[in-house]
Amino acid sequence: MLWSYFLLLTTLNISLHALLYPAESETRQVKSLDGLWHFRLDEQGVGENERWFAQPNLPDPTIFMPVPSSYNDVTQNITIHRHIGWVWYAKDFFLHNTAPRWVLRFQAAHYESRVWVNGHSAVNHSGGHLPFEADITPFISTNKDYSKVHIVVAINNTLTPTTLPPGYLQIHSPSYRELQTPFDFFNYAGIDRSVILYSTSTAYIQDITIDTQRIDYDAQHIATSAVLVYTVTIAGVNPINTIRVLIELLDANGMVVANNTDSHSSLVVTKPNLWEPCGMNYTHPCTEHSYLYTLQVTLYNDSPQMNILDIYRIRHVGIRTIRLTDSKFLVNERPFYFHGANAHEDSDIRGKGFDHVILAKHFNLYGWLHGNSFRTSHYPYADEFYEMADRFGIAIIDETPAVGLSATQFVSQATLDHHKQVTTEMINRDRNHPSVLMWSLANEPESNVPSAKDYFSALANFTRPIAAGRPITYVISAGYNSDQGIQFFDMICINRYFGWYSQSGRLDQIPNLVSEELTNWRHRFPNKPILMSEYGADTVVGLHNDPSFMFTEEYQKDFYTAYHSIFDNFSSLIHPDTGFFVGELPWNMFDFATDQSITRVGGLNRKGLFTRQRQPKAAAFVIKSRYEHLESINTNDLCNSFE
Ligand code: GCB
Repeated sequence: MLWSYFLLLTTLNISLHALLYPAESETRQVKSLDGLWHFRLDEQGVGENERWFAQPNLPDPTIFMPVPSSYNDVTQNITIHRHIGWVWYAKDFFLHNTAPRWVLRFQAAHYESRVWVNGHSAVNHSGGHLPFEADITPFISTNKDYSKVHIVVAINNTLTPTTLPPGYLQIHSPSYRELQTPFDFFNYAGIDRSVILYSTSTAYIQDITIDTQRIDYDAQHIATSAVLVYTVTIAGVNPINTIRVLIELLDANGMVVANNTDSHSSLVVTKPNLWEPCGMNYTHPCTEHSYLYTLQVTLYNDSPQMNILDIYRIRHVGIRTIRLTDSKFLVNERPFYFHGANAHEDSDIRGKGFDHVILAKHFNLYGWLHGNSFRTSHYPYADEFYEMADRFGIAIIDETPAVGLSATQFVSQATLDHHKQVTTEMINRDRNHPSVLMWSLANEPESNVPSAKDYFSALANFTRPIAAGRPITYVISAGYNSDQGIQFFDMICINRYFGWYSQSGRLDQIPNLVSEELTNWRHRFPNKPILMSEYGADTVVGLHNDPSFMFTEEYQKDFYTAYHSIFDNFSSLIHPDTGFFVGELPWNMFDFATDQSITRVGGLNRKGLFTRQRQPKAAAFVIKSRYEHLESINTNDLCNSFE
């Protein structure tokens, strides 16, 4: 009987961030607070002084606002669309006092959030794309069977030079305020991801980490065994030796394949089924599932009855390794080639608001396209994207919201500190997802200025020890001879727009320029694989011209084709001995909203392979047939030979 093998827990790591996704179990209840909330603007910024959080209702005028959604596009009101400053949300609900501890969790709210529960300040959070939560038990009545709960949230979307992303408020006149954003997407705001209430026991599982440490293979490259290392963090208990823990790994049929009773140890799995990214010759198609295990952690009290205190399950554990060589990105010791498309969290009416329909369509379209990867440009996405990516075997390059950094930020300790903070929060949240193959710490910083060197050196040194086995990178627009920071990172990811922003209209110039570019980067960094992390052309759906002109569907098709033959010349798949090019990610999967400007017709960046309504442009079929072809390249003979 397992109980007899139990060891008393010896270690307790209290982490600052409890970031486990709120999941139901035998010991945990989850209640969604999504729906219509009361909402109003606070154009004068007086709400906090007037103590709106302490009143039974927000002062009129209020409207109903769906949560989750960005508030900007839900009404016909341009003032709400372009509002800069505070907005307020409120909601009432009943809570039945059936658990000792209740936690209120915001999956994300953009940007600066203050939360009050029954008039008490519960939590403040800075940053738009990561969860935050508060234990609200002290603010609800525990002497009755139920509590009436009044939540008030104030949110400010004003970006500053030290927020991530940064922004610059220009006050031209009292009636003409403008938030300048050094990035190319609309600064959607509000409670744009779900709000969840969940319960735990008094002693509870606060955090779990799990990583594949190694996989052994036989001569046919069939996995014979794997070692997973894990850490379980417990909170709410004193002294710790009154608690025991059981860690079990369940296969897809629910059978226990490994277990342990230490809070920080390893699990050995014989004949493991590996998690594999989809759409490579030796793996599964992108429409089929990848193999996932479930990690089940059970907390008991150390009494003869062994009462269960808490149970938490991670249902997306994948066994896989990542390793970079000088020229290849290896997953499970086989060369992986990224062929997908970047995206934004963006859709009609919802803005950046999370929506299950958009989520499902997103992954259906990656399957249709045979796309095996995307970068979460330019911020961490909602948790649900990572869970779906785990399931379908879509690789994710997980990006922080550090887009638009310039020399101003590189000399700011406040920015560096916040950058470290969001990097930590992102890694803590996402590290258990097998789909996350790499961390991107920034998009297109002004990395050619001298101060970028110290900034990125410090950031890389900070991140490497917490990177959970993933390579680190940032995405570069600077030139191969001027970038100061990528020397401290593992991969070269470049965004290039030959034939669009430069050599506009000259598709004929693209092949030579791409070839020169890749050769020059390789020359400077012979030990780092290279990925084209963006390339694309704005395309107005339905606009045609022969010969192909900019903005037409023909141009977008020809644009992509012009890059592809050069990619193949350097491909690590096609040229296993000499190739160093490990992937291509068009910009963008979908048309997406931007600020209004003279370069963005209708306030949209139209570089999507699909429209904002998720319908294909002609280039989508070009990419689909290319990706089908890439899948057929046989890499079976290439295993185990990469040093
Ligand atoms: C880029 C940026 C991306 C823009 C894109 C464009 O290099 O990384 O955020 O949307 O160019 O279309 O201009």
